[in-house]
Amino acid sequence: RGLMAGKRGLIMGIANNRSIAWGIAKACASEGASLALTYQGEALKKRVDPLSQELGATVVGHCDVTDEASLDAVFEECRKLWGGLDFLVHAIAFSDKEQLDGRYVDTTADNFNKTMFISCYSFTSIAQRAEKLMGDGGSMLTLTYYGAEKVMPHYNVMGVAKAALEASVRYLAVDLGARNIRVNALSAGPIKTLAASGIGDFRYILKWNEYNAPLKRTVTIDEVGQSALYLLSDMGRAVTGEVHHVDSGYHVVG
Ligand code: 0WD
Repeated sequence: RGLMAGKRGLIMGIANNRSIAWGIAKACASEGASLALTYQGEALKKRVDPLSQELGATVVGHCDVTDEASLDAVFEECRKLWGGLDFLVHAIAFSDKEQLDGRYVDTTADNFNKTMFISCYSFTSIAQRAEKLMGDGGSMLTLTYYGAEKVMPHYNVMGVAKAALEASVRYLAVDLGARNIRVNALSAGPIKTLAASGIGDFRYILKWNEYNAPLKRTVTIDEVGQSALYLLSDMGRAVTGEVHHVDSGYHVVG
């Protein structure tokens, strides 16, 4: 029973219990979804294994999006587990920490390529594989940030990658719409996670949002999870190509 009853979803990007992907996983499980989770590397496996048990989810293996073989293996595991897939959550991003500080203009070619590949292209490469398992339609969701739309201090090359990610959401929505596969993004307000701790002056950004957002507070991973339910479930069945802000309204003033 629940909004997500009977739905099978793959959630990628849980690093620990502060991850946005974990907030989404909890919300989906509480509404009756069956979940498959991945982890990146042995160090994170130790964290993801107990979390998966908490939700009765299946860990379908290590996945580094820069390693195509690991991606193929994860989707093969999902196929063996369920024979199909109803939804997908991509909550993955990476950039060298030194370049999430200082000036965008100093971005190196190497880190530009790496940031774009892991934070933008990986969603497309995952969508290619997920499409094959979504026989009866489905819903794909990625995570983005306001730094794609406006210049945010220190977000730098990640802002450029998120702008490309948001554009890819629109192109994917068109390509996959005919198969009743919806593609959307949540633009979350700042949350203190492992990835966010790499961004210069992050505490200041949190405070700034708290003072200036219409709701006068930041958001939690559970609130992002609740909003994800709308896009992942049939409640959002006419919504695709959308970038939906879950940011206490910051984007209307920022
Ligand atoms: O304020 C924030 N925290 C916001 C985050 C605001 C708005 C959006 N987001 C986005 C992030 O950009 C990201 O796309 O949400 C997504 C999830 O990020 P998160 O929950 O903030 O961060 P975290 O818990 O660290 O999870 C991101 C994970 C990685 O963690 P670390 O910190 O170890 O890099 O992405 C995964 C990894 O588990 N990841 C990868 N997975 C597979 N292959 C790779 C990779 N190459 N690189 C990173």
